[in-house]
Amino acid sequence: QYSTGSEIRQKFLNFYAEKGHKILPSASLVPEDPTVLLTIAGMLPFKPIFLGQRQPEFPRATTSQKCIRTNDIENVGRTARHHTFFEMLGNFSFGDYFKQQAIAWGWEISTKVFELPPERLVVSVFEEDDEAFAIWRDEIGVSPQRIKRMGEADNFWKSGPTGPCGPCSEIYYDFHPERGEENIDLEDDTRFIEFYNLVFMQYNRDADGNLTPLQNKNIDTGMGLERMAQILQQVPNNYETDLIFPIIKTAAEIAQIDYHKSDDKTKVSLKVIGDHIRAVVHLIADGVTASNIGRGYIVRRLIRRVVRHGRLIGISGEFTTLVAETAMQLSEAVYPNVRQRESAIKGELQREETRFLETLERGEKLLAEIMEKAKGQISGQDAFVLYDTYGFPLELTQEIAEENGLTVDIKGFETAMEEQRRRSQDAHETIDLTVQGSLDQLAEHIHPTEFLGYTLLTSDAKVE
Ligand code: ALA
Repeated sequence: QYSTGSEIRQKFLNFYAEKGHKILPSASLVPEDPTVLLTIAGMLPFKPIFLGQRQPEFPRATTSQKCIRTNDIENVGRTARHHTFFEMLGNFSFGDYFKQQAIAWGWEISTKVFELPPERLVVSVFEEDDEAFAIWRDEIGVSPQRIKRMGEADNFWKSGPTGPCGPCSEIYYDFHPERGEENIDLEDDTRFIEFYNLVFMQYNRDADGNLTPLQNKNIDTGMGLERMAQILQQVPNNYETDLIFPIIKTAAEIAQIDYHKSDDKTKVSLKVIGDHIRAVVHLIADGVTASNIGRGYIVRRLIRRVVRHGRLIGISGEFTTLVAETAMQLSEAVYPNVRQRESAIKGELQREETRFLETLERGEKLLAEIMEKAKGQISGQDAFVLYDTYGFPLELTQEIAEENGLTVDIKGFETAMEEQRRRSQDAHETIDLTVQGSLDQLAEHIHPTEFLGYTLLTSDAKVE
């Protein structure tokens, strides 16, 4: 049944309020815990409670928590469901109810409140968790073919290398049941979307990797608001839900294009703008300002990506405050601090955008010089310097080169890019809550000179 994003949020909170949960407001994206960079999950504000360091005021709570994750930033706009900013709906038990009740309510809200047909649902459990398997099969009545046992990478949730963790059970929605019960592969994201994660939070992992039982057995869950909206609004991806699409529409109007008639590349750019501007609006609303370190660096990088993707779709002037306005209109009813911080948000955007556009202009000058010397082709190395130092996407260099009767050595560019990639480390599998961990993950995607940036002329150059 069609539901707006706001209705989904409200239905979730109301359901758990009726089951004795206290509705708490979303915490800030900037965690109280100084060792953590950003709020990456609904459980984060409750971490001290899970660890037994703080007494809970209520045994059960429910929230819609704004979150930011930058570990998957490369996938934003390219897959149907990756975001930097998203809202996580959660129900939490602090040593109160546990596995059986969490599963029963998880199923009830999915099938009765959101009215998802049970035959469209598949669940996963941690491979060693026979108890969860039995609850799904015997108490809920899910057929064993639709209960998948998965390993630690998928079904043992942790917020970082250390801290509270536990086995989990996830509920997936099947967009293509006609493909058959025998072919269930939950990794296939053209068919399945995982929308609800139930974590049986019962261990603490120490720095040596040892698991010790927590004082209490707790429940931590996360339902992706944007994902549930995609399912209920029957749109092809999270970006086309009412939570994000109006922002995309604003950007498309400024670029004088039509999203639905655009090619895939243009759609990716519009989605990146839609995603990142939400993140930027909420980060600045929560007090973060652009800089070259820590959270401020994330804001700066997100703004630059918005500007760069704006240029890719043909926007030449300043536009970020206009798309931010739409993002603010979408969220101000639930997050009033967004409007209260309007002048900070718009001022920051304007400053950063102007500076970055200046950098891009310097790049254009350099490109003109390069083109003057080039004999038919711009070298891959030159194209890479433009990309890496001046934030020039390859497409932009190519376009300008073409206008001047030149080509670009794409292979050479890719080699230079590959070399840089090799210099950074292997991708991390897990989300790391620590400040250093988050920065390390971010650093994987950027050139080391970025951090030397502020001592150089090109201080505000480079964007991915
Ligand atoms: N903390 C769990 C998650 O983020 C619910 O998926």
